[in-house]
Amino acid sequence: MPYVNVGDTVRLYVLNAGPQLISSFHVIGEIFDRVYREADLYSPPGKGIQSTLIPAGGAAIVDFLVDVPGTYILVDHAIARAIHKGAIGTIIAEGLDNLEIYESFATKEWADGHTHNGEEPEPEPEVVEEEPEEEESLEAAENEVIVEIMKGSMKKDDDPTNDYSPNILTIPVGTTVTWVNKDRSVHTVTARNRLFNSGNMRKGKKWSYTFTKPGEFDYYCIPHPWMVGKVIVK
Ligand SMILES: [Cu+2]
Repeated sequence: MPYVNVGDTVRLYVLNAGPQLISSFHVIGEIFDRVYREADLYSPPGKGIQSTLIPAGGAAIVDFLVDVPGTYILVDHAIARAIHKGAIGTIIAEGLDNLEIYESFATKEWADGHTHNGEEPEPEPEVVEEEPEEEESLEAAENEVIVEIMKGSMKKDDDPTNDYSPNILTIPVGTTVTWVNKDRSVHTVTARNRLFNSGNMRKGKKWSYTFTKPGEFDYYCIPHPWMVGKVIVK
């Protein structure tokens, strides 16, 4: 799985070995800035193309500039071939979010496990949203514990103690945990079992969840899956 950075121009050399079918080559999440059709490097490239046909036994060269981080999926847009037959690949782009270009609402749908077609789901009663403009008090109320999303969390590393702090938190039942994003990037607090999901938290934003049942709750950040934490409720 190749990794690239936001701001990189990616060039793909795509060969359709055939022998029978043409490919409707497409990268989900991108528009090709340049397409050298049939890998013809003598003629000027096509520009601004979503999908390009690659004949059986032919090739194409495509370029695109990566604007936002995410997982880009390479497919044959005759989509059953991608899903059922494996004509699929991924490129992971890392870097700063650019919310003017793209903001994922999919992450916000996880909290109740339903799809809302991009609309905000009804907030759960135990979730307390706070305005980021509010004075940045890190003083915890009674029955409340603060977890900091640390500055630099978005940087990929193998040390989870650089991300959520404290990284492993043990609390009694009934405690409210408030996460505060101290990083400049957007992060989420997302339970592995999908019990809770903060949605995108911009810098300075707080998000709280009250743990009403004992158990161990592993969570992570959707845009930065190396960011992991755990809440142990006793
Ligand atoms: Cu993150």
